[in-house]
Amino acid sequence: MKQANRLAVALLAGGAALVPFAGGFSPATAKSGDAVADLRPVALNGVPGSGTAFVSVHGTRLDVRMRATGLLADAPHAAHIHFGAQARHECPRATDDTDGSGTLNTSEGGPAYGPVRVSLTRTGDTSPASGLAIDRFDTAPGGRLSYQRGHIKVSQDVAKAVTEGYAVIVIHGVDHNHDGTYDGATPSDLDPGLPTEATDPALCGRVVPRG
Ligand SMILES: [Cu+2]
Repeated sequence: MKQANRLAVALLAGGAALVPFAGGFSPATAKSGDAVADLRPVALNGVPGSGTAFVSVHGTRLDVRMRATGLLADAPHAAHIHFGAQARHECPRATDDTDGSGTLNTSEGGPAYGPVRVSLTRTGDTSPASGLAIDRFDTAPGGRLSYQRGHIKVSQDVAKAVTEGYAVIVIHGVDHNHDGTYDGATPSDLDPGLPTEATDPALCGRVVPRG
């Protein structure tokens, strides 16, 4: 196949997935740069916290530093970099509460931030497969999360999403009923063996390139 044809096929196959990058499409390169996410309470979920995440991109390697406060203390908090080409590249709004429950679960936030692409685990695998590896995430002693990990290998499209401002960081785990633990009758949309409190999105921020 000729080069031009191959590109045409790739573009067709990518289709809508490439729309956010129209004009900046460069298949073989991932830029380097620094980005920051201002982590704020997810709409409707009422977590009295905030945080900041710094992401350095070196090709397809990420170094991440993240701090947050106001989380349920001494409970696991899954944290991820989310990105989907079809997503809105932002944190969810109250109008994303499609089941009308009055709170947002992780799936309801999907149209805003897309699927899990990087699991910000403390050790071991960082792929989406570790998205709910509860024993490897920070447990926020005293409600404070402190995370640092370097050399996280990611795919080209995730590296590009971070440097271009299309990725979103989400910290999960919301004690809706303020009883100090993850519980309640509503099962998690991600794992019916867990209560939804264990996985609901708590803090969220779009990863913005630093000028
Ligand atoms: Cu997540």
